[in-house]
Amino acid sequence: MTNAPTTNKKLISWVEEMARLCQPKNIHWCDGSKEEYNSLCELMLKTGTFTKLNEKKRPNCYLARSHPSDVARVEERTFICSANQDDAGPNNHWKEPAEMHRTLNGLFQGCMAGRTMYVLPFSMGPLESPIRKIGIEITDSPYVVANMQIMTRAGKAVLDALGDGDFIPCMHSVGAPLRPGQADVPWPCEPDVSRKYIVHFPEEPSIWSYGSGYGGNALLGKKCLALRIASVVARREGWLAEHMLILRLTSPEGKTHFIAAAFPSACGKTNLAMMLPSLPGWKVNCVGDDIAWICIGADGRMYAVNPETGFFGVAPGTSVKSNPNAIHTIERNTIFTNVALTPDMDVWWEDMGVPAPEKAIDWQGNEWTPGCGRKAAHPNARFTAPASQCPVIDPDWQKPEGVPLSAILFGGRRSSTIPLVNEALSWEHGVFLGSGCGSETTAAALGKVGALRRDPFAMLPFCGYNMADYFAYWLSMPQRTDRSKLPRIYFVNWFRKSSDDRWLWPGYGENSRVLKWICERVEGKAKAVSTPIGNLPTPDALDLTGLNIPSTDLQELLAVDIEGWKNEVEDIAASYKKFNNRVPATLLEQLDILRKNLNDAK
Ligand code: SAT
Ligand code: MN
Repeated sequence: MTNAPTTNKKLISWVEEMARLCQPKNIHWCDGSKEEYNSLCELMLKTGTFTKLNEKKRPNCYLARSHPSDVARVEERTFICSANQDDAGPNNHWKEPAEMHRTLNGLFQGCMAGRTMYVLPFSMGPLESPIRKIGIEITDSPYVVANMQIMTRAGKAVLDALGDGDFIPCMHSVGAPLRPGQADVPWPCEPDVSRKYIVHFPEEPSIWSYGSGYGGNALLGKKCLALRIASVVARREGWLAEHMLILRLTSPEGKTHFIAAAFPSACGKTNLAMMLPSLPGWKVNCVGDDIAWICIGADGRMYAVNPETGFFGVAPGTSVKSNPNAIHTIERNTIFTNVALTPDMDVWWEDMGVPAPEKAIDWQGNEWTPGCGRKAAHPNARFTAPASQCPVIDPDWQKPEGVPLSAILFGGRRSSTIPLVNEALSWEHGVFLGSGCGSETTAAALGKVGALRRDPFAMLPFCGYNMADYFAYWLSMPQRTDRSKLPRIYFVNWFRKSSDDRWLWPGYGENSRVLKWICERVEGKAKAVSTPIGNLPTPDALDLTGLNIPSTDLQELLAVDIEGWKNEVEDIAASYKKFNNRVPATLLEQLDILRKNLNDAK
């Protein structure tokens, strides 16, 4: 078995040990080449995992349909196994590490029988970046290898860069061994959710994932390594691993600012990251759409790196209106998962902005017609596409040292209370705003507010340690650099509704108006009014040229709803309670200041 293309002793002996445990039919060391990608696609066409799409309309594109049970991340089966339960915190599921290792060893015993074990070296971050991390994913899924080739820097160059150095072991199996003669299925997985495991050992560090082939559970470089493990490593090494997009905004005069933004899942991160501004002459470039690794540079400013090389975006809702640049990004070399297949072998999904086909094959492989009452695409259907294909990919997107941040945004889907944009008064106030991030599950019934889930920093499912310690770590940044060099912090909300359930703000490209105000604030040029909750734009400070928005709507978007905020404060206070007195005093002080400001307000 050891025709290993490496002399790395730890790597060779780990691969040997895992092969003994999983008993695969054979072992394939991935070189990351085009030829390898093509032959994996050929293989998946044979096994039925992939369907080839229309070569004229979608060159080099494939469709995969998952098992109906394997369509999303499984948070209830995701574990942080630190030695101490308190270090994982109430925000994570925890099991004692030795006990979890015993469970996993049982599950992985013989789990790759009849399958090929792929050994895939990958790097999160450009190979020349000082904070890049090398992982080796062992997997029995060719679908995972193909997706990882798009999402990460993978293959021979990584192995060469690794040399005899250290790496993060990432163990993955779909959990579906084949008996001799047993036929394979298009999407092998462990359908019993209680037997799926997405496990992180932050102190080793290592990752073990069993039973799922879905992106966030199986592409281990992404949420598992680049967020859960990286957040722990980053704290030790003095940087930040965040669930943030990174964009560059350029003014008509050529002035440039980089902005990072954290929104919970399904709040439009990919849309904002590559937005087409409605403001004439303004330009957005995309550096990344999901993850930012941020460190303090030699000049004391914060620099952000996108550790990924692709987009794993939600397809439904992606249209020429919501995200024209994404539509162009996925015209070729893209893997689609759980979208609908049209009769001319193209893809379709709900809110794609084009009429539904007369008939289609839905995401479960069944006949579908527009009136049939079922969705054609799964709501979490995805595309996997190379970032380099984005028409507005930033020229500096692969810079090893990253791009300097002028501002950090937090946000969520909030139909009431939270104004369009709010500027934090200090770093500490900004961290407080980030800790209060939340999003509504669905649009509310008339006049009623949807169910709100608090998702601090949009990191609730991704923070690999106690979230209260994470707050404290964020608060320590002014001790690590000159406070004036830190990015300014803003809270934005594109999702406000009127009392009669209309959107108050048009969103999409019009959000450039808010980004413009933010950049002008950073430059000390734009006007703001001081309020009990922070600095809000004066109505004339927002550039609204060419936008037809009723002035009453604008007033509502930029007003402070004192009663709503009083509820907000108590809801945030209640969310802190989960952390059993571990929440930093600075945040409790911020809470008290806000309470007092609101009580003093008329
Ligand atoms: O499902 S993934 O974790 O891959 C993507 C996301 O939820 O942001
Ligand atoms: Mn995400």
